[in-house]
Amino acid sequence: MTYVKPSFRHPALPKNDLGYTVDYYEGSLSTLCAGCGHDGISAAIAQGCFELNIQPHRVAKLSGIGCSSKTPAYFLSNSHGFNSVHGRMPSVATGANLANRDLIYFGVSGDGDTASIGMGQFVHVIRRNLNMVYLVMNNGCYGLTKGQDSATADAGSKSKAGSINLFESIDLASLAIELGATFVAQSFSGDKAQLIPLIKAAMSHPGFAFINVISPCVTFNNNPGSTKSYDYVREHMETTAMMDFVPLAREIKADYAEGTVENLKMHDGSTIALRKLDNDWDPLDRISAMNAVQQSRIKNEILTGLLYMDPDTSDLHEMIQTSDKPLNSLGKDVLCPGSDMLAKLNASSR
Ligand SMILES: Cc1ncc(C[n+]2csc(CCOP(=O)(O)OP(=O)(O)O)c2C)c(N)n1
Ligand code: SF4
Repeated sequence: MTYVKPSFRHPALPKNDLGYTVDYYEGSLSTLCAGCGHDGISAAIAQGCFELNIQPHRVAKLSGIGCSSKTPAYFLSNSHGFNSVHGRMPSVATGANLANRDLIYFGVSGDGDTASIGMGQFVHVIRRNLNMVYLVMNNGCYGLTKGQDSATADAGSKSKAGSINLFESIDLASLAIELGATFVAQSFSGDKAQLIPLIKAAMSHPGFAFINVISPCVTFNNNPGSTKSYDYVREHMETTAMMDFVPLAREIKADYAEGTVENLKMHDGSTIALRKLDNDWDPLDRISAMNAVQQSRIKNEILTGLLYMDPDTSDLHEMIQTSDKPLNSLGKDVLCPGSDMLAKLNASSR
């Protein structure tokens, strides 16, 4: 096997508004197992950024540890990146975002990285509404350490070795909605038509955007009886809506019958065009979204699509009223205003 990625591309590959072809948004050759769901997600991230006309140097990719957390090597090779410690990606993202609010922060994690060792970090980054995309590649197991059940493995799911998981699973999407995440979506690595618009919408959301993507581990958790296998997920997916993400100043081209489309305006003027498949669910209503997820769990279905969004959200910078300019662009005089100012500040707290 060779690890050199072929550089040949079809000469007629389409270019985006910046003049780049999609390969400018790709990364190195993946070393994950052939068929791993995570590779499909990396490709969807590259395609989403290509379609959004994002300058790759404006993106910072962050991750923890795991096969999923290796993927930032496989997309956006022209972006910034930081592969942190297991479960600690949110605190690195928080520090980086506070120092430079001008970048787009894209965090990827695994279900082990998020729902066990990183749980404390995950819940607090949601509460703070950090402006970032947080995408979990959820395979229900610890792929990198040879397939042990993770905390998102469903009760009753069968492992490759034949043992049945006894414990209730942690449902990350429900948890995110409960904790006040302002954009929550769920998808499947094998459904690019749904995943790419969700990634684009999440990147345009001005607060914490969470996407839980079921991403089967072909080596350790794709056996009959597993509820995270390709076959099981395909048979149990239930979609909330057909959707398209429409950036500002583009016309809606989605092929939906007139009158069935609901246009959700995003903060930056872009639109999510939704054709709802379930009228009992309202994506702008938190209780309705929580209800829809819980109902689908009772029926052993995996609800996918945009689950909940609050377009009028205030991110961490707005809440704590930081400087409009990124801290890393401020000069010494602004950052250190002198001893008179310090004396005034101290006096104000006496
Ligand atoms: C502090 C620490 N504890 C444990 C490990 C071992 N370890 C590495 S990856 C991993 C779990 C990976 O699972 P997940 O996040 O679900 O990612 P996947 O490999 O399934 O994509 C563990 C327990 C570690 N690297 N560091
Ligand atoms: S072990 Fe599983 S999660 Fe890791 S690369 Fe292989 S298929 Fe993917």
